[in-house]
Amino acid sequence: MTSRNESLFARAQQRVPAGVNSPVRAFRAVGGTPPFLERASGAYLWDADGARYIDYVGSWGPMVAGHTHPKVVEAVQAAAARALSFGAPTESEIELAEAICRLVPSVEMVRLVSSGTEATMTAIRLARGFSERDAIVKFEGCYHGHADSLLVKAGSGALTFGNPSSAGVPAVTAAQTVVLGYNDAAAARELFAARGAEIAGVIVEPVAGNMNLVLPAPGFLETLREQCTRHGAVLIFDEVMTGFRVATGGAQQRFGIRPDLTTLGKVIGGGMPVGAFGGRAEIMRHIAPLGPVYQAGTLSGNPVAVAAGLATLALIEAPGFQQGIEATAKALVSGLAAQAKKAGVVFSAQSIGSMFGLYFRATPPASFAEVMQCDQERFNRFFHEMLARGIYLAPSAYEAGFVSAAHGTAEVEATLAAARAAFAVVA
Ligand code: KE4
Repeated sequence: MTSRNESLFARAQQRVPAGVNSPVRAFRAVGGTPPFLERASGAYLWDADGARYIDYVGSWGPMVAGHTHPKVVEAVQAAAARALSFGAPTESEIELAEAICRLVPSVEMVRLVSSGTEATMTAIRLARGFSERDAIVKFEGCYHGHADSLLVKAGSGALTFGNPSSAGVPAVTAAQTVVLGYNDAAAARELFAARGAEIAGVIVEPVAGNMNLVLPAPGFLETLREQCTRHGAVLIFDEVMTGFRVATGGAQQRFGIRPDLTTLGKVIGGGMPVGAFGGRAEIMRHIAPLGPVYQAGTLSGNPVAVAAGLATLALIEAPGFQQGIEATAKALVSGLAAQAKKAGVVFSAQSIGSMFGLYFRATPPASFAEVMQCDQERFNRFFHEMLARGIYLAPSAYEAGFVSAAHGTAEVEATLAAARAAFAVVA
C-alpha cells in the first residue's frame, strides 16, 4: 500500500523540481522517500503517515528552542493579528537590531534581510564596495547560500549532489572567487602575499557546518584576521549556522576573533524568514541609502518574522540555556561513539555548542579532504536504520546536526537505543 509520504512525493514531483523547495530535502543523497512533515512540537516531528521522529535537523538550525515553543507561537500570533507586513519601519525591527548588537559585539550596525543567502550575497557586495576591490576568498566545502559568487566549490547540497560549482555561474564571476583549503593557514598567507591588494574580502564559516562539522584548526581564524587587517581586506564570518549555536555570541565569541562583518540567519528568525548582515559601522554606512552599495527587500524586517526572532533570542538569553543544549549535544555524541565502539563500527562524533557531527571515519575530519574519506555509503545505511526507528538525522553525510532545548535525557536515551540497533545492522 502506498504511504501518504510516497503519494505526496509523487504528486509534488509533478509541479516542483525533485518535489522539494530546497535540494537536500529530496533525499537524493541517501535515497528513499522523504517524510512529508505535518506537525512539530519540542524535539518531535510527525509525518503524513503519522510516524513520530526525534528531530536532529531542527529546520537546519533555527529551532534551537524546540519546535512550536509556546512563547514563540504566541508572539507570532499576536504580531500576525496586528499586521502581516508593512514595508515600513517598525519598533520591533529596532529591538531585533539592538538584540543582535548586544549578543554579537562585533556588530555595531545591522540590516535585516529574509535569508542567509541574501545576507552573504550583500556582505560580499559590501566588502567589494567598501574596499573597491573585486576578489573574494572562500574555502572549499563551506556553503554560504546560493549567490553566484559563492557557488564555487561549495558545501551542503552543492557538495552532496557533486556539483560544488553550479552550472549557470558565469566564468567571469567564478574567476573573482578564490577557493582555498579550509584550515590551510599557509595557503591564506601565500595568497595574501601574492594578491593581497586585490582581495576585497574573505568569507568563512568560523566553524564549518556544511561539509559535515569541521572545527577551525588552532591559528586558522587568527591568520585570516591578521592577513585581512594587514592587507585591508574585509573579514566576513558567516555565522548563519554557528550564530547562537556555537555560543550565545557565535563562534566569534567562542574563539575570540572580531570579524569586520558577520552574517546571520536561522536562529534569529526562530523558524521564520530572517537573515542579517552587520558589523563595523564604518563599513555598514556604505549601504544604501547612506552609501553607494545598494541592497533592498520587500519583506526585510517583516514584523511577524521579527516577532519570532525576538521571542527566540529572549529564550536563548535565559540563564543556563546555552550550557543545557551544549551538555545535551555532548551526551549524544559520546553515547553514539560508545555504541559504535561496542558494535565494532569505525565511527567518530564531536559537538561544539549545540551542533554536532557524525562521521564513519575513525577520527573527526579536520579538512575537506578528510571529510571525503568518510564512508558515505555506511552513513546512508545508518541514516535509514535510524529513520526507521524514529530518529530524523540530516539526509546527507555533509551536514551538521542540531539539538534543541527541548531535547532531554529521554530523547538522548531513545536515540542511543535506536543507534545500538542501527550500528549492529551496518557493522
Ligand atoms: P539560507 O539562504 O538557506 O537561509 O542560508 C544560506 C546559508 C548561509 N550560510 C550558511 C553557513 C548556511 O549553513 C546556509 C544554509 N544552510 C543550509 C544547510 N546546510 C540550509 C538548508 C538548505 O539549503 O536547504
